[in-house]
Amino acid sequence: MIEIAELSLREISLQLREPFHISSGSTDVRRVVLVRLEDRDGVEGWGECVAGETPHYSSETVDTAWLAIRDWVAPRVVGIPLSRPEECHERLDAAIRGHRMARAAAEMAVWDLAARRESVALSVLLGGVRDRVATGISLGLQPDPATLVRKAILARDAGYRRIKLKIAPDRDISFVSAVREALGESVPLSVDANAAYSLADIDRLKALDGLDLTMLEQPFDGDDLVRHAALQRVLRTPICLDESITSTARLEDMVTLDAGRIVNLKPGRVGGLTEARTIHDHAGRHRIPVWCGGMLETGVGRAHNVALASLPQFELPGDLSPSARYWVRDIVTPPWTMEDGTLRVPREHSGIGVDIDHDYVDDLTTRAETIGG
Ligand code: OSB
Ligand code: MG
Repeated sequence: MIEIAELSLREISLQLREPFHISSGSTDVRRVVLVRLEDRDGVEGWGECVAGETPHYSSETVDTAWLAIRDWVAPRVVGIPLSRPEECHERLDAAIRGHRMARAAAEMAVWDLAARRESVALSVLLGGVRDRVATGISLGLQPDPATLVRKAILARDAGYRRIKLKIAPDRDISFVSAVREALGESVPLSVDANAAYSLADIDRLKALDGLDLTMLEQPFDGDDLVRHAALQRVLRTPICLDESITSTARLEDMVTLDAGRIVNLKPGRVGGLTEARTIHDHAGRHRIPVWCGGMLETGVGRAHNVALASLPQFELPGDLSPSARYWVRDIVTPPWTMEDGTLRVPREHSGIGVDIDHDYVDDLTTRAETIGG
């Protein structure tokens, strides 16, 4: 039995090593909401909210998540016994429409706490099987093809197993073909449009089809499953859905419509690890490859992603770059490091498997609030 005594919210502010540009917006200083839970026995659990500062990737933001966690999530987590971590998801899903990133932050903290209570690794508790997870890199939009080529070569030389290029209608074919030319045929390349296109751009998208891409991620709006299906009918390249897949039902819709053939799975986007694991299981049944996406997380969110990516169906490299790609100093110890294009899954430690650098988190904190206690 799990009984949460208090939920603490913190917002920290952490400077990215370099600004990250995608078609829908940019991030330079990352404002991150962290959730810390403590149970009646003093066991803690940590979660991270992936919402950004502005609603450019999804409608949620740092500020809407703070409100949702404080006013709607916390009262359903604190002081009400849970017999297993999955129950937290069921309870939040029944009571709160949307706000999946807010719900996920608390739900994932419950999973960490449950694992620590049992002294097992989060990966083990979730049913993970891998000791190492393969790592890709997501390169943001660049001012010109030459700059993008330089970064792609550095990424290949660093050992990343797949290189993803952000694209937009004014930065696509010439940029992607320059990278393909520089790297040759053997490097797995994919592109991510973050919903910047419409069916009117079909000729541009068909031109990308000839560049031997592993996938074309989220060309259209998240709601546009039918239009994605129309596009998939005329492309050889598999469409990968990210923003569109907010639940198991959306995955089922994708399969039914053939709106996409690969899924970028982010626990933060779907309400947490319980729903992410269900999507993983369904995808496996439909033989849809899944990979773990990223949202410029600190070491806390990355730990949850790594644990999820250790599940059997994650056969493609994830957006799981090491800490040093994002931060001068991460908020966890040890930081996440890459070896031979992989991150190690900390399966011998209990919970998320990394320690929080409490003093550093205190230094970075811009607001804090505790519910319960
Ligand atoms: O679409 O996958 C995305 C970052 C912020 C918002 C959306 C996305 C991304 C990334 C970064 O691609 C992946 C990473 O964390 O390295
Ligand atoms: Mg994406």
